[in-house]
Amino acid sequence: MVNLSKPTDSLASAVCAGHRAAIGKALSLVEGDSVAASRFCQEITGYTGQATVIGLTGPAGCGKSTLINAAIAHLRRQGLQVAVAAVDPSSTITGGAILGDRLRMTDHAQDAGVFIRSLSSRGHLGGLTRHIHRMVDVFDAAGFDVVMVETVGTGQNEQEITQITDARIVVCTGGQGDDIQALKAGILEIADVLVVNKADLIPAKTTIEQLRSSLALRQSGNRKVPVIATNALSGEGIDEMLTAANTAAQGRNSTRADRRHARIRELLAQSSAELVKGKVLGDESGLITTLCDQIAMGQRSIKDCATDFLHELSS
Ligand SMILES: Nc1nc2c(ncn2[C@@H]2O[C@H](COP(=O)(O)OP(=O)(O)O)[C@@H](O)[C@H]2O)c(=O)[nH]1
Ligand SMILES: [Mg+2]
Repeated sequence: MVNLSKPTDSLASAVCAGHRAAIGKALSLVEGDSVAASRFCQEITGYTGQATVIGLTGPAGCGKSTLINAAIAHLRRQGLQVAVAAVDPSSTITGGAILGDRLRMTDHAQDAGVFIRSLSSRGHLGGLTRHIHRMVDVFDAAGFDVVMVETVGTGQNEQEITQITDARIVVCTGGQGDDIQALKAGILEIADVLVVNKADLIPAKTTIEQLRSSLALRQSGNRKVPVIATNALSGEGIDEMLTAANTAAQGRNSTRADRRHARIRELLAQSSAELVKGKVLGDESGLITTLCDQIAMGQRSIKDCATDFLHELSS
């Protein structure tokens, strides 16, 4: 979707022109739930859809932030601009330390090609912030080629990650039986690429074999998930990891705009459910008491009564 007219809003124009201060301001704006935030997102919608959005998820401490650091260095060497949204207050992404080692002549604090934002998950059940898809859009509109999203794999936010990203890298470390068990319980299913990190510390061979056989049992059709050993500190395997993620992103058969729509629908459903719950619990009209009595006496089903109540609300 290409919008040829310039955004009328000055913040949106500044973001689309890639101004750092504007990007920071916009990120704070869209984290909120205001009408201004929604309007702003509408303004930039026509400028999104170009970035490749890669999610990294896995247990705490497996090396996601370190892998992202290595990925930033790698992508910068290819001349690509990289933004990171880390939904982990303890994130160790620097965007500078590793880059600094490799590209000493550049002052990366000033590097307009890298933007890193750490977010607290603010208790949102999925482990992602509610509006992370909007933050991804801000980075996308600002012209970043690659947006990386770091999340701790909770086993609950898989669907959310799927809707936000073009490709998902699931990270674990070798030799941790429990970790692999945990991965099997849901996270494995969303992986486009599996990474066994810290291959320098723990030989990855056995884990890779276990994961491959576990995947073989689960995979349907032609979907083949590559399993890659990495050492995030030395950068070994990073090229392979990014290439595999890129291939997965290109192979997607739904656009991010479609997935964003599905995501908004889900948020709307959640929010509506919360509002109705509040109305039921706070009802003082006597209707709910009557309905509760009818259910308690076995005269009517809960679903029947809920339907009645919704009718009453909309009339
Ligand atoms: N030896 C080794 N250590 C690593 C590797 N990747 C990460 N680490 C270390 O593991 C610790 C946790 O890494 P971090 O990236 O913060 O993990 P996260 O919680 O998944 O983001 C840090 O001390 C890293 O330096 C690796 O490939 N090899
Ligand atoms: Mg981290």
